[in-house]
Amino acid sequence: MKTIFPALLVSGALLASCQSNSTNSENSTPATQPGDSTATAPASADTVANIGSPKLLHTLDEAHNTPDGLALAPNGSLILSVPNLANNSYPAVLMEMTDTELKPYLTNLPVEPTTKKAAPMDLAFGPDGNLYYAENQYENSKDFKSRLMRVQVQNGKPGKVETVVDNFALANAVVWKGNTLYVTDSQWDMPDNDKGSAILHFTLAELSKGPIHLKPKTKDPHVLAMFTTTVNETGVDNGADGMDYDSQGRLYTGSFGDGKFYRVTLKPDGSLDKQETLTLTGKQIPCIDGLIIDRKTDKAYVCNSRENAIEVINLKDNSVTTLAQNGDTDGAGGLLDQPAEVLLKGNRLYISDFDKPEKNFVNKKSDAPHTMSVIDL
Ligand SMILES: [Ca+2]
Ligand SMILES: [Ca+2]
Ligand SMILES: [Ca+2]
Repeated sequence: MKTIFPALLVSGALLASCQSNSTNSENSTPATQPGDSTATAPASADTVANIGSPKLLHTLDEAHNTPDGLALAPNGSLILSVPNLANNSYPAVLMEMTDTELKPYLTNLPVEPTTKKAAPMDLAFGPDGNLYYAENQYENSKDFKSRLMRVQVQNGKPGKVETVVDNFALANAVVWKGNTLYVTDSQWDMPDNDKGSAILHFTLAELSKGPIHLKPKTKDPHVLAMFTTTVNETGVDNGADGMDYDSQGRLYTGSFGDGKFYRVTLKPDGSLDKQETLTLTGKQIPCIDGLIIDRKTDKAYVCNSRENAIEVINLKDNSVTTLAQNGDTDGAGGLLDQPAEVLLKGNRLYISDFDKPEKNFVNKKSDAPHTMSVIDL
């Protein structure tokens, strides 16, 4: 049976923003200044000023209630993961997206045998032309059931899906740099650290050999760097989340639970040289979800999930400015509804509105419409 997606009906309806106080990104004023007494107090729903003017790109129906990961496909379209974590009575799927169309890409994702769910998060095409996606099974099981999956792609069409790495706790972001794949695990706990997270790395050669079985609660040989989350009033201990690399090949990841922003520098042989926690100026970000780095400018576009905001971190001086922000919303008209992932293509920033709040988030509830937003830089 062919499924008709209501999303198709509104595809391409790039609605003009009707927000007040809109400014363009060049002239936008940071939400807080250094030294403000409010600078370290995370925004609450009733204190958020509107900044910027995100626009609605696509509306998704209830069967696609939690849009998340974004990957640029070789044909120029975007692949969107929809894990449906807000309402997982609907199966998780992958969709193919252009500015005018949103349609199914892969609807028969293999479920994890014990949780009986598929849970695709971030995804990326590899140098072999195949599509790799990380799973977040942590919402279904805390027992290291998440996987890295490979979709075999032939002539632009998705085929067989296979497990290439298992025993992650909460696999989240995936980034290819050359022939190495980097994956964040937001819950890579250790025997002496239940607030742990990590970046793991794998070469294409070893991923091509057959499934890799990670050893949970160890510094598995694939662990590149480990982090510890300082749990705040959200109660969330998820750590390393979004990830990308700069023009010098240095990796960056941010912590979902506490907003810490990390830089990881590699030795020429790919092993860890050093990891740093960067001190940001202009604004403190309390929560970092997905991020992407424009390597032409070395600016990181970061989803501040907790505060319904997109922040820009200038990696040359670690200063933060807010590109867009709004208060609690259902997402209508393209307002940010807990942004989780960003992708930059040309001058257009694509934003997934995850809309599945945690305690003390500006976003108060998962609600229709389920939306994709864009900001033209
Ligand atoms: Ca933990
Ligand atoms: Ca919504
Ligand atoms: Ca909402």
